Amino acid sequence: MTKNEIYTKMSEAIVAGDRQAARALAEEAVRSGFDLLEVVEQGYMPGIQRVGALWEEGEYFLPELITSAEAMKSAMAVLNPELNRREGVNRAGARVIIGTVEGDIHDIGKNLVASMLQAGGFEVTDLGVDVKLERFIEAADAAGAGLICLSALLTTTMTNQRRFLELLKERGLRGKYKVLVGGAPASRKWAEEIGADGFAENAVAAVKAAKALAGLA
Ligand code: B12
Repeated sequence: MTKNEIYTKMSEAIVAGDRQAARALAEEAVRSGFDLLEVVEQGYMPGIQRVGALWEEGEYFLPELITSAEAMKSAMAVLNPELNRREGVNRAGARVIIGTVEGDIHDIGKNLVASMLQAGGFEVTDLGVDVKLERFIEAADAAGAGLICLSALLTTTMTNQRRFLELLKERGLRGKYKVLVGGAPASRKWAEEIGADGFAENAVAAVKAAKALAGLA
């Protein structure tokens, strides 16, 4: 099988919600010494994006979404430790806090960003979903993190990204933390409008943006 054929199979495994295939292909990629960031970007990510599109077209419903998300998780469970091991030498030690904002329980994209940040050498604290805005500040303070990443997938919850920046200002903490925002409804324009430090449209771009903000690029 060529690399591209394997990438296509990875994407198909996610779309089909086939946990075993997703995992086996990830193991094969590790064994064959593939560039694992490329594997995520060109193999698995197109699959989960396709799942999102199928949902929007009304082809997929909740059970399909969940099995696809599970397949994605089982592939990442193989890839993450290996990504960490390989990138470990270059670990910059920059600390990052990430979470999905209050009122929002979407975490597939946020988890991908967290995994890729970890693979990119960051020490990541993932606060999970539906995270109270105060909690981001407490966690950043406790971990000594300089970068806070906020995910939001709903137009109703992306406003919490704006509220978070207001909260930092109210507390006199705006200069202390860099804030990176993302999620399907967010955009560069939105990030500028709310005064965030950066935006990235996917997990690979998020690592680049985070590195630039942490002064590591
Ligand atoms: C999966 C899904 C769900 C799952 C979530 C499962 C889970 N564990 O995450 C379930 C079924 C639970 C769900 C629930 C709901 N959902 Co929903 N969901 C989706 C769906 C189909 C896919 C999202 C996804 O995972 N995409 C794949 C990932 C990889 O992409 P991503 O999340 O965009 O993340 C990438 C980038 O955005 C970026 N990124 C993400 N976060 C961050 C953070 C940072 C800092 C950075 C830099 C980058 C970044 O990088 C990621 C990787 O490349 C979308 C449709 C869509 N096409 O987006 C709707 C969608 C987001 N949901 C929607 C809605 C309305 C809901 C519900 C309100 C439905 C309901 N009526 O109950 C509830 C809300 C519950 C809540 N309070 O949060 C709407 C939102 C509409 C809107 N404009 O607000 C959408 C757009 C569907 C639609 N067209 O109607 N949903």
